Amino acid sequence: MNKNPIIGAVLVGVLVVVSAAFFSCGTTPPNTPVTQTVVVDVDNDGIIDTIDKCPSDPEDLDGDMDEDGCPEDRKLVTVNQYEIILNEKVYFDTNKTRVLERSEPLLKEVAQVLLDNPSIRIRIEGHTDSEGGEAFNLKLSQGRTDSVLQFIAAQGIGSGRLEAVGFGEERPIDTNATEEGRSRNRRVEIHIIGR
Ligand SMILES: [Ca+2]
Ligand SMILES: [Ca+2]
Ligand SMILES: [Ca+2]
Repeated sequence: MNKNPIIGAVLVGVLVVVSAAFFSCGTTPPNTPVTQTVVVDVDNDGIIDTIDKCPSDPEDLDGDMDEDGCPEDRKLVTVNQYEIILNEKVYFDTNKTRVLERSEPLLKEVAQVLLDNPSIRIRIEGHTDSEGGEAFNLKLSQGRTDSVLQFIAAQGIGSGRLEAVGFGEERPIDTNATEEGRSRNRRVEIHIIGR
């Protein structure tokens, strides 16, 4: 055995290349430098520090921007794979289509999700309760979703990423026999239709 460790390592390397099939390569030659990659993930969120934009804040793995390493601190909306869930109602003028100012922060947060996720496309759905005529409700819900779409587009979102569909009263999620039920039925939903 050659005493010189460098020559020894080279020899072993050559032998491995020349006849790998005949040698057992289970041992590392002594003194061969080993490159060791130390993986550091300080906040233990599975995203290593070198690519973690928030290395000390754990990612909240909820299907919303899970790759950047930062938790998304959204107050007014919750995002999952299928929907941008509105945590409060969108308010409109009674029997009109204009979005009230109090709902602007909510819709701005929806727009922010779209800005943060440039490939997402959404369908804004509008639903009414069963009070009033069916045709009126259909038209009202379409007008309202159009208003929502326009507001979101005005935040800098290309309208090719946005659809608006008014369903009127045809898709209730609760009874129309109580005020509470009707209130739940009057709603805007934002569905993610493409990523
Ligand atoms: Ca991390
Ligand atoms: Ca993190
Ligand atoms: Ca994130």
